[in-house]
Amino acid sequence: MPGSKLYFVTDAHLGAGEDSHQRELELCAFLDSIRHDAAMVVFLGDMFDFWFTYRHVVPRGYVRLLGRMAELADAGVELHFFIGNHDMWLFDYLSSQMNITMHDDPTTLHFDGKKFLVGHGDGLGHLDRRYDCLRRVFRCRLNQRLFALLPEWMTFGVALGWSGSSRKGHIKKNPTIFEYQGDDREGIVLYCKQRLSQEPFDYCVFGHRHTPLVRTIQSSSGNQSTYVNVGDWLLHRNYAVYSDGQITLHDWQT
Ligand SMILES: [Mn+2]
Repeated sequence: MPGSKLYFVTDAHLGAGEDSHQRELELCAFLDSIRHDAAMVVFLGDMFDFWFTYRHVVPRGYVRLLGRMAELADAGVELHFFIGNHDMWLFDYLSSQMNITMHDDPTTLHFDGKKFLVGHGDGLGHLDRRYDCLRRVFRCRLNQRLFALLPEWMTFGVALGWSGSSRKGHIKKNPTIFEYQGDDREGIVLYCKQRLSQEPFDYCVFGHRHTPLVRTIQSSSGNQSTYVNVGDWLLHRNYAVYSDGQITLHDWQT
């Protein structure tokens, strides 16, 4: 029987780093621990450091996490998955295996009479034109078809190497990259404020930034909302839970 709570988890980047298997085990233990009281679980993206679903073949690994997700879905828990910038090529694999709703972009979710604006968080606020361009290239259907024609050793070799070196490069270039950059320099916050100026949301919940944060934000039209960044399951073991009219951030301990 599904419970009454709404859980958010994000950015596990499984496949990256030597502790990937340990992170997966801990994520599974966390999912087991919420199974009895979860009504809805939202995966906010970048759960995998790289993924490409070929027509008949998927990447090896992650069977424990995939199994736990399927178990939750089979138990009647409502599941949502927002693709991130690392696992944007999941396509319909998860939704073909279990009852889960996939999302490419931020969307509105309703729960317990509250309205949530939810998304992964990359490419928002138009602060980085170069990335906006890259995102369009990666999300173009024709480019995805061409990519699928390359042999797997080439695509996965290049992608996994690039993913790791791009992360290290970003941190080297800007050591404070995971710190809150200020209301006018956080793409997600700029995007949320713009959405808030058009319609009210009780909560704006995102991932991608790797640092857990709860903050009140206000649009130019005066609409207020609570912005929650769930943090990550890579450097931390963060999750957020909404229950009884309150959203709280936690660090899961084994
Ligand atoms: Mn991301």
